[in-house]
Amino acid sequence: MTAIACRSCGETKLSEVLDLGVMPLADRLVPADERDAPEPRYPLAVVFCPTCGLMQLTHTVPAEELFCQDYPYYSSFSPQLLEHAREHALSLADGRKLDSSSFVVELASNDGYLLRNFVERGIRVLGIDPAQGPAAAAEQIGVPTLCRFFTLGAARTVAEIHGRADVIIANNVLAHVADQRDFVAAIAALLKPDGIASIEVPYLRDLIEKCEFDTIYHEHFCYFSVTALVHLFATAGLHLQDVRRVRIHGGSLRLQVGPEAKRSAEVDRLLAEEKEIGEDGAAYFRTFADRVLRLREALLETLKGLRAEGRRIAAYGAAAKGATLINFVGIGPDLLDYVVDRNHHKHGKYMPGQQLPIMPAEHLAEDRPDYVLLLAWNFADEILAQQQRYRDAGGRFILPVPEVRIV
Ligand code: DWN
Repeated sequence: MTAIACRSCGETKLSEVLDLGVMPLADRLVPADERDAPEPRYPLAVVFCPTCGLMQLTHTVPAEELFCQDYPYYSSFSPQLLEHAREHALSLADGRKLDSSSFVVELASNDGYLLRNFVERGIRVLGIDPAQGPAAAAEQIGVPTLCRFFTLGAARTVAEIHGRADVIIANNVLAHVADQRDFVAAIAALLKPDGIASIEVPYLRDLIEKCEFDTIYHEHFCYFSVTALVHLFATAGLHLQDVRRVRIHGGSLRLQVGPEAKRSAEVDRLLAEEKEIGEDGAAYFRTFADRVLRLREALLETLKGLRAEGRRIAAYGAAAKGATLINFVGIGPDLLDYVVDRNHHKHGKYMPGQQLPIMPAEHLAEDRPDYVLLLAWNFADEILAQQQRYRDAGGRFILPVPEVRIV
């Protein structure tokens, strides 16, 4: 049992699921001149709430430490994500018949990668994101952005100044919020009575069933099942009106939430499936920790074996999940030479906890290591196609999740 109270329902008797130990912050890339300085490390463990079904971190790192200074994540470096976001925006614009009289707000709007699609259609938008770099990048492409955290107070201020929203979009942000009830109350406060929120979150079932343990890091306070989401939204008088599974980020849910009390058959179907597989109970998680430990051993054995044969290994994707993976498995300069990434904001820095330099993706074709560990496995199709030249020259990729395999 743990001492915290459930971030959604307040239950205090929570069951331990997995303890990854004391870890550095996944997106706190280390500047070259700070390599010898100690990095902040915090406990990284997840527990399960038997009352509402929410899986969540036991420890809370202050949001200001996670998301403000030099937050390195820019959504626009992934063509697949840009296409996914465009499809999401256009389906909302058409489905909700949005026009110049409409108002669309995006929470965690990053560099404007999604709202730009509404701006192109003359639809009034407002981005809200606390990370200074991405917020500034959004403004540069004509997406007005409030650089602040979204809270109930912020929602009331936005509603007073800009009016309430027809649509609120919140992709990959709900999991990043320590105070879940305040955040969903803020959504309710900003929505028009007939408005909807379109929210994407990684799906707990994909995480557990595909052993995606590396998507557990300090930015992700919560890990959602449909069961837990229904309970959470109810705390703010909101209803989960519809849901569908989408492939992005290793498997996610796209939710439609609103004040109107209606529910699609798909919501009921997924709720029934979760009950059938026992996802609403602690037993569902019992084998997960064992599978993670087995995956760690298999990956270490593969990398050590290749190094023993004199092979050179690099990695692709200075991803937050990559930081969890290399630090939990123990993958450092003795096994990997460097990490490459297309996001130039990350170049010249080092991966958290392991002193691995981050270099431009082009370095792979120039340096031609024998193997590349794909830390951004959620974009495997895109990256393997992009790196065909390296593969045609004999280079091989090691995919670590859901099981270790070489392609
Ligand atoms: O929740 C979050 C998810 C959605 O995105 C955020 N907290 C932070 C971030 O997590 P992540 O860093 O694990 O996400 P990605 O998008 O899987 O990271 C991919 C990394 O790979 C990025 O640094 C960009 C890079 N990349 C690349 O170098 N070449 C990505 C693609 C597609 C590429 O072709």
